Amino acid sequence: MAGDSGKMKLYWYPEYRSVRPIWLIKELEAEQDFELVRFFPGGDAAHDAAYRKDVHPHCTIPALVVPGHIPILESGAICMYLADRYGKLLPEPKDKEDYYSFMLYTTATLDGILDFFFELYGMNKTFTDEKVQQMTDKLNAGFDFISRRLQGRQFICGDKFTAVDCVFGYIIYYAMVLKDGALLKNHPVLLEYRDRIQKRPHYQATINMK
Ligand SMILES: N[C@@H](CCC(=O)N[C@@H](CS)C(=O)NCC(=O)O)C(=O)O
Repeated sequence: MAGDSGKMKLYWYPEYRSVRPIWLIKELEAEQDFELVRFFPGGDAAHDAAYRKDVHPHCTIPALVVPGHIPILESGAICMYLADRYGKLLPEPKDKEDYYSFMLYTTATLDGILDFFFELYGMNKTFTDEKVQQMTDKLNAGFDFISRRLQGRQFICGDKFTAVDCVFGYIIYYAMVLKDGALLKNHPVLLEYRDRIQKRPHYQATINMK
C-alpha cells in the first residue's frame, strides 16, 4: 500500500478526522505531493484486511504513508509531521507551549468528549443523566479554558495560524454538526474563532470534499 507513485498517500473519508491533515496540506499548498486515497473503513473486507495489516492496526483513518517509511498514525501526529516536514505553519518559539498543549489536549482529551456527544446525539445511545451531566461539565470546562487562552488572539498560537488550528478547528466543526451546534452556544469566543476559520477557503474546500 506504500505510495508507488512516489507521492505520500493520505487515507481519508469525508467529515472524518482526516479533515485535519487534508486542510493542513491545502494550507501548506502541498497538494501536488499527495495521493489522497478515499477509504471507507468497514466497506470492502479485502481492502480492510490489507489496510489493517500494512497501514493501521485498527483500520481507522487518517493514516499517512510516506514512501520508504513506516505509516504515520493519528491525525495530530500527521499534522505535526507535515508542518515540520514543510517548515511552515509552525509556532513562534514563545507560542510552543500552546502548540504542543493544544495538539495533544485536543486529540487525547477533547476528541473523546466529542465522541461521547456523537454517541448521544448522533447515534441516539442512552446514558444516565449523571453521565451526560458529567461529560457536559467536562466539555464546558475545556471550552472555557480554551476560550480564556483565545481571548484577544486570533488563533491558538497568537495571531499566527498554525497546524494546531487545523487540529483544534476540527473540534469546532465536530461540535457544529452535533445537535445544531448546541455545545458551542455558551462559548462566544469559540463562536468568533469558528467565524474566523470558516472564512478560510482551504477549510471550506476540505469540509466540502465528498
Ligand atoms: N485518534 C485517532 C482516531 C481515528 C479514528 O477513530 N477515526 C475514525 C473516523 S473519525 C475512523 O476511522 N472510524 C472508522 C471505524 O472505527 O471503523 C486520530 O485522531 O487519528
